Amino acid sequence: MSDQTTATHPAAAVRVVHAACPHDCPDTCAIRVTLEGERVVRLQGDPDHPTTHGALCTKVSRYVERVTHPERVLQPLRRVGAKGEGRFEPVSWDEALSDIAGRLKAIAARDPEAILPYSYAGTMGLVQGESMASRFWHRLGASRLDRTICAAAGGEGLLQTYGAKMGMHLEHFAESRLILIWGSNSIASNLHFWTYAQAAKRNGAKLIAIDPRRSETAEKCHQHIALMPGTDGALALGLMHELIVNDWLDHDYLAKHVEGWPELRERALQWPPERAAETCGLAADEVRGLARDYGTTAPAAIRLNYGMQRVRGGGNAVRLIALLPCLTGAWKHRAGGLLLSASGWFKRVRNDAVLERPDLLAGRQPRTINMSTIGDDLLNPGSAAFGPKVEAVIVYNSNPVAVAPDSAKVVAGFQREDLFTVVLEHFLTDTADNADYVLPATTQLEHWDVHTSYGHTYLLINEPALAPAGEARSNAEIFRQLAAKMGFDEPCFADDDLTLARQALVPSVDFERLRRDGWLKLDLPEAPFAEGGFATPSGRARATVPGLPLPDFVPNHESARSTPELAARFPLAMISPPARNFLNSTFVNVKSLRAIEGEPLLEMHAGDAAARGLADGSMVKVFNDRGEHHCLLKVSPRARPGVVHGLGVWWRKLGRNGTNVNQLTHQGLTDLGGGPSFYDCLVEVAALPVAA
Ligand SMILES: Nc1nc2c(c(=O)[nH]1)N[C@H]1C(S)=C(S)[C@@H](COP(=O)(O)OP(=O)(O)OC[C@H]3O[C@@H](n4cnc5c(=O)[nH]c(N)nc54)[C@H](O)[C@@H]3O)O[C@H]1N2
Ligand SMILES: Nc1nc2c(c(=O)[nH]1)N[C@H]1C(S)=C(S)[C@@H](COP(=O)(O)OP(=O)(O)OC[C@H]3O[C@@H](n4cnc5c(=O)[nH]c(N)nc54)[C@H](O)[C@@H]3O)O[C@H]1N2
Ligand code: SF4
Ligand SMILES: [Mo]
Repeated sequence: MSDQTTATHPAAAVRVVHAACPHDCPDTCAIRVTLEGERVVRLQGDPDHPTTHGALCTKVSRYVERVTHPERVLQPLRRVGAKGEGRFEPVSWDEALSDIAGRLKAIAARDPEAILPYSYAGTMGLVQGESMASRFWHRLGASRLDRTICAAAGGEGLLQTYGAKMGMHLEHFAESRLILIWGSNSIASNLHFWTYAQAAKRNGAKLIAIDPRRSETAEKCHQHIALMPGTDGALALGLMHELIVNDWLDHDYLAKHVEGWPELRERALQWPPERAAETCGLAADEVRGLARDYGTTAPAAIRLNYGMQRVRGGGNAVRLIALLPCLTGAWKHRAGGLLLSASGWFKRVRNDAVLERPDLLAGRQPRTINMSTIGDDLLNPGSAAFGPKVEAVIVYNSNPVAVAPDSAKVVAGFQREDLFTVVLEHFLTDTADNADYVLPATTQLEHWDVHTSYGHTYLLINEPALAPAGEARSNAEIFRQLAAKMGFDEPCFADDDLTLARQALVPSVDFERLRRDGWLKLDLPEAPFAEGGFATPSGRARATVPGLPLPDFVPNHESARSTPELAARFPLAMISPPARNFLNSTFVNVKSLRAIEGEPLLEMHAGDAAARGLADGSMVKVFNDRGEHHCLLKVSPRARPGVVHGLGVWWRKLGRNGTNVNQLTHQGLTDLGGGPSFYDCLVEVAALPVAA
């Protein structure tokens, strides 16, 4: 397991194990775990890994506190109380798996599509993600899940424009002269990028944050452009207008490497700064100034993040923003261009078909269910268009009852008496509370994995440092044993976790070197699109895409512009970006981190609070037609007028009235990719009577 054994006393031999941070974070840090015997004495960022540079964030520095948490689920549990109550009795693995297999077989005999897997990125590992699990679902012929909950709109926008999820190297931001930090609270959610942005700043670069919220990051930039949520596409068009009329264009780059420029040019000319500013809730001079900075500084880089695409027009906005560096030719320099996601680079080293075995579908094409509408889907009685009613759902690496939009529906769905629910988890989350069976899963310190990244370009390994706690088993092991109980006898169901880790990567990857060093850098061009070479069929970036309309500003599902009657009743736009010390709903139960975050709160501008007679620190109800969430009001300069922030994602059961912000969000989807629109949500806020 270890490669750097320093023998001291035999009982307390010190070993160092290479690990990787499993969380859904663009930084994918390389971790060194130092063990004395079976005890972790140190967990640190790998100082040799260039982008981790020895530092982990506050959350994962406390990872051991999570692994050894007294509330960890360490035995299989069977429900004894009502759904949602969270009362369980321990059962043996054999009993749990036999019963689960029996239930699944009975449903599958009628229609395997009535069974739904539900998973996301609780771990980003290829092995404990969709390896054995995928094989299992493919063999069973279960419904497929469209994993849209985070990045679908922006991912699709990027794919349509560049042909792949590719962009600048993280390290090169240190050399940029201008960085637009767009829809990203980097200090909270992309800390290692911030290190490079700081280096650029020390070298004289200007940093500009584009974000409705004056985040920890925005307040440390030279400038903050606080636009209204969901108006980024209009801002991009306004910038293009200025780039055109001032001729801050790279005509050569446009001619050679961009498809559809004449059409886009014509559209952008309809967006003078005044129009863009009015749409975005900005001053026209802010748009002009930003365009001047972007058009006249080289190299100019954009760190775009997924925060800005959780609105109806998120896909179009990403298409437009991704074209900005093509207008100016910023791509010609390695420190110019854009980074939204780097995940596409890893296609060359991943072996998904071998790992996930879609061939086990044997020609069947089960329906696909969008995870972002799980509320409606669990409540659907079945129809010709939808297919069979969902009768069983198996959840792993996700906590949908807390994180999916429109909680009232999600909860009602998961509490259906006739739904059979199995949850693989570390803790009794809001979702696990609704399970018929909870199965104890291993943490990152207890299992094998390999990791790609969406924020950098290194492959990482995770070797187990500890034996599984209690009776915990890895996700892959649980699906392997469930497959055996189902009678799936194809040889691939016998592959162990280390074999899966090897199979996850193409044979040309030097797996032994990966184990020795902990990480491997992909061999990629320095300035990927300096001379075009986009991953589209023509090799050019696409302003026009066959079958899609020309990119445009798409207003929110809910806004004064698109739904004035609704906005009259619910005049505040609510966004619910991540809290710095949680990772989605993970870590909410780690006491030292929860102590920093305090309790669920809503940030509001002083003017909006005064207009409602609301005092800082008072209890409020945040509400709309979907529900009501009670929390603490924080009157804060982080909020602009008209926008409130409910930082997420808390566990519902820790909320004052047993809810979190997703009680208010809706299931409306994005323009591209079928993603959720978490930050496209109108609410009103009122005082709560003080409890007697
Ligand atoms: N600490 C921490 N880190 C995380 C996470 C976490 O929960 N906590 N989550 C992880 C996950 S799942 C992801 S997907 C990644 C990326 O996660 P992101 O969601 O990109 O996270 P943030 O960087 O916080 O970016 C959100 C920022 O976008 C802003 N924003 C909201 N609406 C708009 C808008 O309409 N336009 C613009 N321009 N900005 C808007 C918010 O105010 C916030 O500052 O981060 C990961 N890292
Ligand atoms: N209102 C609002 N809602 C949001 C967001 C927002 O910004 N605002 N952000 C959205 C985004 S970007 C995302 S990505 C989603 C994230 O939603 P999820 O993917 O559901 O992420 P988490 O809430 O972190 O839940 C992951 C769960 O997986 C479990 N887990 C971790 N590792 C393992 C493992 O190895 N095995 C098993 N079996 N379980 C494991 C953890 O204990 C945790 O409970 O939430 C979305 N929801
Ligand atoms: S959550 Fe992000 S910053 Fe923190 S250790 Fe993991 S990868 Fe690094
Ligand atoms: Mo995400």
